[in-house]
Amino acid sequence: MSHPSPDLLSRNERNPILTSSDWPYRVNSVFNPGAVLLPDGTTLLLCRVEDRRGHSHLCAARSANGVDGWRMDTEPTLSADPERFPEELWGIEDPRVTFIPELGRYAVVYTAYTHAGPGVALALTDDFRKFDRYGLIMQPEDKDAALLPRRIGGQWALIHRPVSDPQAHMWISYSPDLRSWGNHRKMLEARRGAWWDANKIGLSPPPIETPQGWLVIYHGVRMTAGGCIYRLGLALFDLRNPERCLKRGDEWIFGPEEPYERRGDVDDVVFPCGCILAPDGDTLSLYYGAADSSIALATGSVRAMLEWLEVQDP
Ligand code: BMA
Repeated sequence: MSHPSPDLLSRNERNPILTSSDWPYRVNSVFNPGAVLLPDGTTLLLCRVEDRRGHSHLCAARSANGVDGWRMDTEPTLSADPERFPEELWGIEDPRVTFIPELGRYAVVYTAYTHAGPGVALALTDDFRKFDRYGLIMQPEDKDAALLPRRIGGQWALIHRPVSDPQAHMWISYSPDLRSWGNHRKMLEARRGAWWDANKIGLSPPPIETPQGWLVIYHGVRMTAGGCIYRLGLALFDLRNPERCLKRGDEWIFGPEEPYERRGDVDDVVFPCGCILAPDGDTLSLYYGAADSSIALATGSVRAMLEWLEVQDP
């Protein structure tokens, strides 16, 4: 019997912290935000905003405390540009943001959606106002991707989730220039059968670097007769060789429980794309989409997550 999971994440009492009614223009829903702490201490969420056609774009929301007092851009921050990038015809979704010290810039890795299915696209930015768009870096069907903040053995590393129906596992690929990607390796397999993370898993926020390894919060999709349930689990990977899994939790650590997570445009979904580590190096704020309808916040301790993983079977 594995060690049961204590409560590793607690919901903010103001949840959901952002909904479509907070938006300065008419939208259907706001969810699955990337997150970053700016040098002046501002929390920036790059939110997925779905318009009333069903197409998504990204819009920045800024707050001094990361909980309330949000100021949204008054128009989309990054919109699909299907003339230059046909793979964005049906919108752009689910951004993961990583600050890259070597470049002094933020990498935004997002899903570009078109007839061929979802693919992985990259843009770099200094200020979340102007973006250098690299276009598609992983062809469909692929999503749930983020860049690691630094090179591994001289190469940039991208975690992503190609689909090989009926299963979808997490992979890692390497690049000398952020444009050509190769040396593809499977990083974490979806389990099978009755498991909470059977058949389909994916990276949630970008990995968190700790002295013990890359701490990865990933989502697992349980397919049931009543629909899918999106929950979160933990795994730890070798710092120098991130395709090597050191630990993986057996139990999920966070799942839909509250009404705003259980009912919405898509029921029973918690889906984080971003987290912020506080200056204390331990307190983690996890920003997640709830039921594909709103944005919520849960906080936890990285130390407690690592301690729980430590007692899991390898
Ligand atoms: C996943 C992604 C997410 C979404 C989730 C639940 O496949 O598309 O954007 O939140 O499904 O609908």
